[in-house]
Amino acid sequence: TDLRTSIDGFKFDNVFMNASGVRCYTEQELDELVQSDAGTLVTKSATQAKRLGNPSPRYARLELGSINSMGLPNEGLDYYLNYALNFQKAHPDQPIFISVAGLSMEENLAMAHTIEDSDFNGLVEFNLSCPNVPGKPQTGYDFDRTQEVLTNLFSFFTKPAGVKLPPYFDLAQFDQMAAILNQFPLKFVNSINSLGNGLMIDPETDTVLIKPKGGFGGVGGAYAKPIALANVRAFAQRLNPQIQIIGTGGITNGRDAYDLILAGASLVQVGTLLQEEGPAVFTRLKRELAAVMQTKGYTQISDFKGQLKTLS
Ligand code: RRO
Repeated sequence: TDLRTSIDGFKFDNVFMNASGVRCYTEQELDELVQSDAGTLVTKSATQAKRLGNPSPRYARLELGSINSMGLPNEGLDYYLNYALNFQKAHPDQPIFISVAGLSMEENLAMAHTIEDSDFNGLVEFNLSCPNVPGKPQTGYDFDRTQEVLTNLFSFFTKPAGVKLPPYFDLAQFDQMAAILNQFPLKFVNSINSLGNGLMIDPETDTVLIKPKGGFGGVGGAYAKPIALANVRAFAQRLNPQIQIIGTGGITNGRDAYDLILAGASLVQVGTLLQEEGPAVFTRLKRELAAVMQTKGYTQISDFKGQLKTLS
């Protein structure tokens, strides 16, 4: 069974990769993703300078997923750019992604200039949806701001790029955001980031589970599946066909990946499940996705991508 996929001419051995933030913080973690069965990888969302992030505990496992308020801990853009430049020299036929999450417009543009002026030849994911930095609203929920960021960015940025979006919940939001995104030469849109600012309580102690922000944090895992499916489907129905979709959220098995692809995803990112099971999970997901495809009589991703059926 052929699980290969592509985005804008970049070819990947299979549809699976990590979601940014999960097991992609250090060189060692990134190397483990490289060694795994993932089709590609993305680095931890970077700021210009290294950040320690929010106080711990800042991640908790939940019955059906996870809650996190990491607060954008990362080694700084140069660290990840340097990793990517070394990687591409050793593996010229294996494109990877760098994720960027500036805390201001200026920081995003400065990082974009650094990448533009570098020899990086992979893809760049601009994270417009970090929910966990106190005092910094998610850019993706501010439509005017998103328009402004993308206008400034694409006034000079020429490398293949996409955006990581927060979940939307109203069809009017999909209409408005797609109308903005369609104005720009984006190669991909990645939906969804975690369900922002959820809250869970430990019944033994009547206490929140994570320390930052009084316990509020981004929720991922099975809780996110219907929201991720809806966001992938809604953007697939609205975006220019040259903008590919990366589906993220709610993957616990190969069938979940199959569903995101049915809704329109060309790549599938794994967050909470990867955090909990480690990079060996990609071997299982590939096997399970191939098994579903075989049951359906499909031999390649394009046989069913976007082919979700509705009731007449
Ligand atoms: O670092 C984080 O707290 C974080 C980020 Br930048 C993000 O985009 N999504 C998330 O769930 N956590």
